Amino acid sequence: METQTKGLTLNDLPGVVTRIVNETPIVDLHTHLYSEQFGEIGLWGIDELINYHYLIAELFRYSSITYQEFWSMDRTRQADAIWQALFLENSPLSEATRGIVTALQALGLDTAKPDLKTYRDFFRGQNRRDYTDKVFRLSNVKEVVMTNDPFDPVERAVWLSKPSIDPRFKAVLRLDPLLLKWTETAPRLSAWGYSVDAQPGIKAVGEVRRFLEDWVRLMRPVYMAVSLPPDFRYSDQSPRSRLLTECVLPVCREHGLPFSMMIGVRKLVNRELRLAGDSLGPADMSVVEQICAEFPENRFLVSMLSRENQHGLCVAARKFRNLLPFGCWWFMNNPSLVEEITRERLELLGTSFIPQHSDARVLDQLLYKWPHSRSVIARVLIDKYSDLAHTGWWLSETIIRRDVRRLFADNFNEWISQITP
Ligand code: RAT
Ligand code: ZN
Repeated sequence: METQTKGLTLNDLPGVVTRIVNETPIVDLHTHLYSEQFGEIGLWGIDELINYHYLIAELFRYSSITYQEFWSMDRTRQADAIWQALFLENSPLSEATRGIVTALQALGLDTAKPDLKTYRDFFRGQNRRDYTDKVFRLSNVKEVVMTNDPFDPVERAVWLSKPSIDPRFKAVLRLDPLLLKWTETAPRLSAWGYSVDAQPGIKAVGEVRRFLEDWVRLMRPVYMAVSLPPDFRYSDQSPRSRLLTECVLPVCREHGLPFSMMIGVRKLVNRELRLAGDSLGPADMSVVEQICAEFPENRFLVSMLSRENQHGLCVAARKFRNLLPFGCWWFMNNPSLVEEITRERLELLGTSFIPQHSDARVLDQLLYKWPHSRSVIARVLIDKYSDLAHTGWWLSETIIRRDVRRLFADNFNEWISQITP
């Protein structure tokens, strides 16, 4: 029951909303971060920050270095080249470069006198465990969801050793190799004792389900996930369609797990750029609508990579209660687009969506991705609450806190803990 009697005035709103948005702990539902039990694949520190693939793509816009020269350098020399081109010879105005400056500032480092050596010395003085606590505290992130690939040899070995994982890091069963590269994946499954063939027949369906069950038991994931191309379809006779509809979705249903589809990536349009070489394309929204309609007992988390799909995704979510739009993914994670997308989602869906995930690949990125997103989300919320306040509607801190908690944590937590939609 609301006990506060005095409502907020229009003048109060900017300060109160900004404070609440900053104070509300985040559950970050899609990252590429790993707890320390995963060893070296958990990236952190200045050289990893600078070598982020978003910055590698930008380096080649300025530098005349060849791809081969760049890839033959060690990580430190690569970071030197990026630092020189993107931070010293040019201003760090892009979102990815600006982010590094924000992170350095959050750590109390001097950004007025940029000096890579001083920054490296600072990071050398940190120990990973304490530093992880510090990053969680400074970014006010409560939990992060990893991206766990059972086909990755390093990860697989860690999972098979049944580690006790830092509870702030949640697992996700990511299935790209299964759903996108069946011809290469089938022999690996066979080698691990699952009897499957090149064309997944009835027996293979049972065996892939057994594989998924085994990994659900091992990882205890909060959802299963895949990233998909713009031309994704699921109702043909391809291995992907069968594996998705006859294996993945039924196992998700059985275990009450949502299925996350990140749609719109065109892989390796420039192979020379490796991880930085992917692009995007608009997808057909009717496929998302169809899958939600055909599988009402599955819950879908969906993020789309192209701007053209953002509005359609909101409309689809209005039609299907088993669809939860999330995040401004990758090329959408720029303030101008986060603002546009958050506005359109609030206008079409109220607070029934998840505004952002970080997609952080380097722990320290939490120190900029979240502050940047928080400030845009706060700006949009201030506008929306002001519109409401103009009508005379009564607003309080408690109400705003409830709404922001939904956006930053509760919608996700409720989505992963439901049994049926
Ligand atoms: O944003 C990214 O870092 C991309 O490289 C992808 O990892 C993407 O987010 C994905 O999860 O496939
Ligand atoms: Zn990602």
